[in-house]
Amino acid sequence: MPLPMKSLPLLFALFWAGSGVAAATEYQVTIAGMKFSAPPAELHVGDVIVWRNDDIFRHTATARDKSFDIDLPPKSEGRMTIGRAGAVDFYCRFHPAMTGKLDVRP
Ligand SMILES: [Cu+2]
Repeated sequence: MPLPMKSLPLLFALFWAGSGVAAATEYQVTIAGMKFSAPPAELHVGDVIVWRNDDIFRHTATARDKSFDIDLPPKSEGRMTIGRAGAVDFYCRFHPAMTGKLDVRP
């Protein structure tokens, strides 16, 4: 008997709960035209963010609370694992008008 489509998310949830392993997800936040792309809405501790600078300028992804500071030369990437829950505002040290916010759940 085919399962109805709407039961699939439940099946996946049960699979992950049963495996005992949190599903760490990798996300990319891109800098282009002196702007950060919108970070993912659903972030959790253990997820990875790959910051990618597509500009020809050097940027940083720097947390206001100093929990991270990723240096991003032109056309480069920097990777970080999210270590704690909470809201963190970030900006670029060289261009303070470049800002964004991560909202991390446990
Ligand atoms: Cu910058």
